[in-house]
Amino acid sequence: MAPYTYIRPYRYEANPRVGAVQLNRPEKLNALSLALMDELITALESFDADPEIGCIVLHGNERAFAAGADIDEMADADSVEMLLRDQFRKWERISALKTPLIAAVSGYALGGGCELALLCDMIIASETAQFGQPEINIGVMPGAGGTQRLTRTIGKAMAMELVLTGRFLSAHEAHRLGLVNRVVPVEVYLDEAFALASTIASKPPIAVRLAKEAVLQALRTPLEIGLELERKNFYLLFSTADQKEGMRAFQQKRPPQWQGR
Ligand code: CO8
Repeated sequence: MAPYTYIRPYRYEANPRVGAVQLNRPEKLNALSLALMDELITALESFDADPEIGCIVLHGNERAFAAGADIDEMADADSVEMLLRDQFRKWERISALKTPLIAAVSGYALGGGCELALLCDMIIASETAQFGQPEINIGVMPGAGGTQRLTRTIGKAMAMELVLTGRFLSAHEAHRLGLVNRVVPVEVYLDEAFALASTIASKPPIAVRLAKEAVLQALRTPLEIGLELERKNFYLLFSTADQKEGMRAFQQKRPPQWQGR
């Protein structure tokens, strides 16, 4: 892989079908600078294009997943400059990944850091994780999905409270609200994320991909259109060798051998 400065992409050593990216700017609590985001998108798209990778884990360190977009890069910018940077188009490339993406969050996931976790398909949180949209405290508001994805995930009342007060949610509150899949002790949060990733990476890849697409569709479209996509993807899977293998293996009472075709 290309040399990276602000992130560390690697393969999970216990399972080469799981790719991982560590945000690696600890002295700035992994603040998401333009350069870091460029590197992150390159690494994620590279894993996404690799048929040997069945799931990706994104994590920071114990103190911070990411404390937001880099305030130093934005402090003196004007609207035109922010518009011309067109950062959000790049962020949306993360939501276009076909491979499932799991955020393993410990410590701060704030502002753009919380929005980045929300762009992932699932979140495993350590007991020390804190989620929040504190942009209001620095004179702005969320810009990368904090008013949209967060509202669709935890509902209007709580999203409104977080966005308007900037208060942080504890990991357990985030779990109660359905923002995270589970909360585990900080010592094992990465193991837990990698275990989940390994399970997903062991499933038939085309079915995983089409199922992910269909679940995401539920957040984007009215029910009828979502159901239509679901049905088409379901039919499409009957053209795969893995569907024949999966059903045959069930009938023959043996484990399936997936080909990814
Ligand atoms: N940007 C730049 N630097 C940061 C950021 C940040 N978001 N967060 C922390 N840092 C830096 C600090 O400046 C400090 O650097 P230095 O040591 O050089 O002074 C270092 O990280 C450590 O931070 P603290 O000393 O502040 O650590 P504390 O433990 O005292 O506090 C906090 C931790 C509470 C997390 C505190 O750092 C904080 O409040 N950070 C800012 C949180 C925030 O407001 N986030 C939202 C940013 S705006 C945003 O994300 C908008 C997203 C829009 C989409 C993105 C597209 C551009």
